[in-house]
Amino acid sequence: MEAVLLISFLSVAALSCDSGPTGDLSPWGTLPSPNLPSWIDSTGINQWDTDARQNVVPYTGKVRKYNFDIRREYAAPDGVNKSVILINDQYPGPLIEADWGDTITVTVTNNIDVGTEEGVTLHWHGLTQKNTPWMDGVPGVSQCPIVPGGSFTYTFQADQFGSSWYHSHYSAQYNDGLFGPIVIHGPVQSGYDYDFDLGPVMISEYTHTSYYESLKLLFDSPPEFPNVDNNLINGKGALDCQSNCDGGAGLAKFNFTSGKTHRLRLINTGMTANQKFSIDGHELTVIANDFVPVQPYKTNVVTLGVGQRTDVIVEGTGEPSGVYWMRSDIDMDCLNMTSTIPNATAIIYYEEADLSAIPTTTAASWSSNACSNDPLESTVPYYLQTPPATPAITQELQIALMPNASGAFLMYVNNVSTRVNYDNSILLDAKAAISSSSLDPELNIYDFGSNSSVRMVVYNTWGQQHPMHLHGHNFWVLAEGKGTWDGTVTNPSNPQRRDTQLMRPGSTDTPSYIVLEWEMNNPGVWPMHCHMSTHVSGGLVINILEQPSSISHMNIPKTISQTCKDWAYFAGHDYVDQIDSGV
Ligand SMILES: *[C@@H]1O[C@H](CO)[C@@H](O)[C@H](O)[C@H]1NC(C)=O
Ligand SMILES: *[C@@H]1O[C@H](CO)[C@@H](O)[C@H](O)[C@H]1NC(C)=O
Ligand SMILES: *[C@@H]1O[C@H](CO)[C@@H](O)[C@H](O)[C@H]1NC(C)=O
Ligand SMILES: *[C@@H]1O[C@H](CO)[C@@H](O)[C@H](O)[C@H]1NC(C)=O
Ligand SMILES: *[C@@H]1O[C@H](CO)[C@@H](O)[C@H](O)[C@H]1NC(C)=O
Ligand SMILES: *[C@@H]1O[C@H](CO)[C@@H](O)[C@H](O)[C@H]1NC(C)=O
Ligand SMILES: CC(=O)N[C@H]1CO[C@H](CO)[C@@H](O)[C@@H]1O
Ligand SMILES: [Cu+2]
Repeated sequence: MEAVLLISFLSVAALSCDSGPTGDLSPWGTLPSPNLPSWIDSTGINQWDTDARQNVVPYTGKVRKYNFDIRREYAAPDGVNKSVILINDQYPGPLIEADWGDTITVTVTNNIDVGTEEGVTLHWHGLTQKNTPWMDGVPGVSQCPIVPGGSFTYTFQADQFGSSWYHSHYSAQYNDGLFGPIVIHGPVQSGYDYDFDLGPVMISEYTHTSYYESLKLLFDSPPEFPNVDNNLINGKGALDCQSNCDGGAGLAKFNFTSGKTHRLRLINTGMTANQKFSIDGHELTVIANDFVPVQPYKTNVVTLGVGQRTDVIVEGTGEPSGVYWMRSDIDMDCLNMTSTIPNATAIIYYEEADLSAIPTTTAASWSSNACSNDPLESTVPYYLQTPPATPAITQELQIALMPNASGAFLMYVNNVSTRVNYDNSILLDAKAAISSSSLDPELNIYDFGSNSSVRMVVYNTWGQQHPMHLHGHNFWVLAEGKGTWDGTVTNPSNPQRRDTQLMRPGSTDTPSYIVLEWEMNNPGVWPMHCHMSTHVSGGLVINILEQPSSISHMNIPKTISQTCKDWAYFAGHDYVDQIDSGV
């Protein structure tokens, strides 16, 4: 508390190590570090099939309610005063916590001020929204933006379990702070129970430039790139804390206990960077990638593309007085931007540690691994699911970077750089049985009708990786690599499954590829996009229309069409500057 009180008397320049003057910090990454329970309501455990295959979701009837008040404020998460977006006065936003099968309801009020008015939507990353595709939170796709001063209530089931996050899907708005963690308690692989759940570890590279200014730079001709000023853990960082930080006031801190096991829920909540997470002197046991438990494996370093999560168990092998660095390094070979502080640090204190000590421990080494995730051979889902031998349809996609007519470099999928329309929702058009072929080609809709499964063979000719993310599903990752896919599937009886997977950089001569497949058993409109906010803003997104004939029979709540009426009215009176794809 002392450091926080001091701040109001000092100028920003003198504060390089201290935390924000306004707004509360997230409790995650502070001491004593809060721990999470295994379940919120343990009486429900017996309802769950602990040998769950993740395709039979329990229904608990329990409702977890949240109210989010969203505002712009000045704060200094790393010591530099900046306009950020806070939820309930927190940076990053509060934890959403539920048991598997619960219902989550979140009432979101957009109090972003007059003068800097912006729409808002919130997306619940990785939840499949089965039977509630209108709650997916994508403007122009599942709803229209929540107008300034307006409220909207999201209600959906916690139909997956594990670790995730929610974030704005309006432009690149989440880069200004509009995101927070999600934890859904569920079964754990037998033999992998742990003593302490240390909760979310959100990792985000951080720019002192706002998302809007960053996009303006990127769409300049020629493009300019914002500098990545810092790399934060749970929204905490400092400008120069390695040597004289008075205990590291600005850094996140975690408790470890000697001889006990700790679960950490790693989440890449950043803009574009691949993160390399490690803890000096400690091995990490991976138990889940995204919402999919895996056959546990050990590693020293976890790679996280934007949007990805990895749950790890860490044994407290240190002495009771131990003090260790937790690190997350931006992989600069995969960044294409400059960075002042690419390497995030946080401090782990064992139970008898001197809380003013600064660690002197040494980092594990890592390699770029061609900007890809761990090899598909080593990431095997714990609950077996075998893809259909032959998918109902196969679709090829080509990703490219090209200048548009006014010289802005945009991202194209099969020659279309997507741009959504905030005044409308593709889902409402599908409900009205409007044929997708009569809609604006810039919406880049892939109408797969009632096909039961699809295989996407994606090629990338641009020299950067893409963490490819699909809404509404966990996909199988059949293959990834460089060149032309030869049809070989890795682990064909039980391939890697998750909702976000890195595809490596490519070139026009030697493209990179990724092959994804999923069952189309979830009627809705599901964006598939690169999760790097610069790329999705540049148009790297397609909208997949799944079972439109079922959508036309759905009862979509009136509150959805109301968001569009309200937005149309707002946009008719105020100037709306849609600088990018919109999502
Ligand atoms: C942060 O910057 C804003 C805008 O310039 C200013 O109004 C505010 O007083 C600053 N806050 C601090 C703590 O310096
Ligand atoms: C980003 O990529 C472009 C095109 O390959 C290259 O010209 C530029 O130097 C790169 N910038 C950085 C900071 O890596
Ligand atoms: C960040 O960490 C990487 C890997 O350990 C190292 O190569 C690099 O020099 C570090 N960068 C800075 C600015 O400390
Ligand atoms: C090119 O893209 C930029 C950024 O989205 C946009 O501002 C501009 O209007 C586009 N130019 C044309 C001719 O469409
Ligand atoms: C994209 O446009 C180019 C040039 O017009 C054409 O050669 C290519 O076949 C198109 N690609 C796709 C996937 O439609
Ligand atoms: C399957 O998808 C293809 C390609 O979009 C489409 O032409 C076909 O009509 C679909 N089949 C069914 C049964 O909906
Ligand atoms: C479980 C554990 O080690 N808890 C410690 C966390 O850190 C605080 C200091 O802030 C200690 O008092 C706790 O013992
Ligand atoms: Cu990308």
